[in-house]
Amino acid sequence: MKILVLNGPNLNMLGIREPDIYGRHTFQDLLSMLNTWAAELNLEIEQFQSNHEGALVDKIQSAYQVIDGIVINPAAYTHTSVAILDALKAVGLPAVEIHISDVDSRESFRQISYTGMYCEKTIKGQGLDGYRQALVYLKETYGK
Ligand code: CA2
Repeated sequence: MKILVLNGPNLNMLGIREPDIYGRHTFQDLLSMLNTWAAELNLEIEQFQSNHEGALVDKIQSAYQVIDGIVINPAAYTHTSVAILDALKAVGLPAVEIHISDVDSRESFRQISYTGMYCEKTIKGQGLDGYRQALVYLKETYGK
C-alpha cells in the first residue's frame, strides 16, 4: 500500500520556533519518524513538503491512480485553499487531514477547514503522533 504524506507551508520550520504549540521535534525528526512508522506498518510512503499552494496541488494530482491514500497537513492552506480541496476531490483517494496542534482551541480562523471538507477523518492536537495515527487508520481501513 502506497501513501503520500504531504506537509504544507512553514512546517519545515518545526522545532525552530513556537515549541509550546508545535513541540521541539524538527521537521527532519518528523520525516525520520514517518519512515520508521511506515516500515513498522509495512507501508510504502512518499513524503513531500512545500510552501507553495500550486506545488501541493501538482503533487496531489500526481497521486492519481498511483497512490492508495493521502495523509495531509495543509498547514495554513487548510483554512484558505479551495484549490487543494478541489485537487483532493479530483484524485478521489482516501485522505486523512492532520494538525499537530489542537486547532479547535486556537484562533477562530483555524476552526474553518476547506481541505477537511473532503478528508474522511481529521486528527488534531495529538502532536506528531497524529501522523502515525493517520497511517494506521489508512492501513486498517484500506490496507491490502
Ligand atoms: O497544527 C497544525 O499542524 C497546523 O496545520 C500548523 C499550521 C497552522 O497554520 C494550522 O492552523 C495548524 C502552521 C505550521 C507552521 O509551523 C510552524 C513551525 C514552527 C514555527 C512556526 C510555525
